Amino acid sequence: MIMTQTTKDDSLQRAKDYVDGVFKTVQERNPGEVEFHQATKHIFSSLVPVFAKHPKYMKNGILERISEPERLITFRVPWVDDNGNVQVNRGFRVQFNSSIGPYKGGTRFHPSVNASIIKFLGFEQIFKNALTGQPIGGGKGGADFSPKGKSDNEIMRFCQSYMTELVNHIGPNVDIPAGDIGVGAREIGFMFGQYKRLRGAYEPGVLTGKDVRFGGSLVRPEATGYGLIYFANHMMHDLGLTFEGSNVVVSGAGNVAIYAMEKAMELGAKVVACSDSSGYIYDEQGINLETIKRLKFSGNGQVASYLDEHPHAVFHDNCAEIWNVPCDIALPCATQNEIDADIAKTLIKNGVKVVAEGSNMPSNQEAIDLFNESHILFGPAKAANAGGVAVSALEMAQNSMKLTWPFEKVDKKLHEIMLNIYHNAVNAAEEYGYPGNLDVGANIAGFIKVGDAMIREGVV
Ligand code: NDP
Ligand code: 2IT
Repeated sequence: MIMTQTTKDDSLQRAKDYVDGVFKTVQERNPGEVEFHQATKHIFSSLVPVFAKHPKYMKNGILERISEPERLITFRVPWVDDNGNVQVNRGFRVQFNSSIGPYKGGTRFHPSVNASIIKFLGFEQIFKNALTGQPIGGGKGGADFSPKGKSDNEIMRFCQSYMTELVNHIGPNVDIPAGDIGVGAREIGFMFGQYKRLRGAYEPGVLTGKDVRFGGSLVRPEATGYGLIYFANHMMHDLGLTFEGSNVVVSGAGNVAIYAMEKAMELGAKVVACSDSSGYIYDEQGINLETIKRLKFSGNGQVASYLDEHPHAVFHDNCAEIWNVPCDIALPCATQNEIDADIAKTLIKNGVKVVAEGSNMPSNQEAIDLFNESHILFGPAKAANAGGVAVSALEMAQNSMKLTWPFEKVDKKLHEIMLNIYHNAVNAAEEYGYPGNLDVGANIAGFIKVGDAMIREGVV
């Protein structure tokens, strides 16, 4: 059937009205949850052409259902600090969508954690996980706990208390948490130990990001950062750009940032700046990654201490100003809402050619629009940073088969997954009338996979 222009306009308008109506409900049902509103609005608006072309998603209430978590668990996390004082934090786990697999997603320990942040992360995770091609649904968790300045024993007691409640809600075929901000192999180890004790069973597939000595996968620590660079490399390749000889700025100095810097350097880039919450360092000779690793992997070091070993470098105590440093490639790898319209304008004015997101939702809608208008290559988080959760799924596969794959095998699979995500995003963008827009393409490709599963599984 050939669609006339009028019927096409009518269906677009109907789709737009539908999206606006569901978004209004999301706002009313989740008052004040600004990050969650931001994430839903962003994805919803990408989906208008999908609903215009395939009304079945509207008929089956997919948007209404996908934006309401299957379950949101909040709980008290009491623990005793080293001075014998009782402390109380609030724990969360959102089990957002299980249509294509068990809930899967990270755990964030940071004082800013609240329901809005956990829900925005869990919502994004649904689409990201679908894009990986692995059988994993969307979830996320965390607590408003700050690991900063805590002793190992305090971290252990906190993780044990967090798991004492969470154990009732997770399992290798139910929900599989992993790390995120403030949660790395140390915290996952403490949580796994407590889970094992409470369950009375050895179920390594219940958590990912474990130490390799008890079921962790090789490449999982590197996976998000390496995957980000593999993804950016694919985007750049099509335009004849390379990391070789490029100037790169990376925000953050944590898990994602460090391995993004490592792989970018391996490909011949010069990383001139990185940051943490205390500020940023600029080293015109190129950041020495061994120093950063030493500072960050062994305790609570701050990037300012980099200058002790590299006195020619410069430290600025405002981390947001890192984006004033001119670069060819910008890799936000710290947290959400790092890049607004003003920062985007500065990056563009200074000649940035590529922005690829390692952190979740680092750029707001205005910034993304500016990048698109200026033809900056833009790699959206849910595609570009999906390597971490993709290798988590490979860790689950190894756990269930009770075997360990070599580094090269996992790295090769990570490469293939990132390339597939890139192609799926490119193709979906093309098919729905947004050629070259990987942001819209990634949202659409992820949505269609989950939406089709939800239709076939009935109204649940
Ligand atoms: P880490 O805790 O290892 O590192 C976070 C880094 O970002 C630190 O340098 C931290 O500084 C900085 N940072 C955190 N919050 C803020 C803030 N509010 N303002 C300024 N700086 C901040 O976390 P990850 O590297 O694991 O995570 C970074 C981002 O990547 C997050 O958005 C996360 O959701 C995302 N991500 C993580 C994945 C993973 O596998 N770990 C997978 C996909 C995405 P400081 O040390 O001073 O606190
Ligand atoms: O945001 C993310 O994708 C993660 N924090 C990783 C999740 C996971 O389950 O490995």
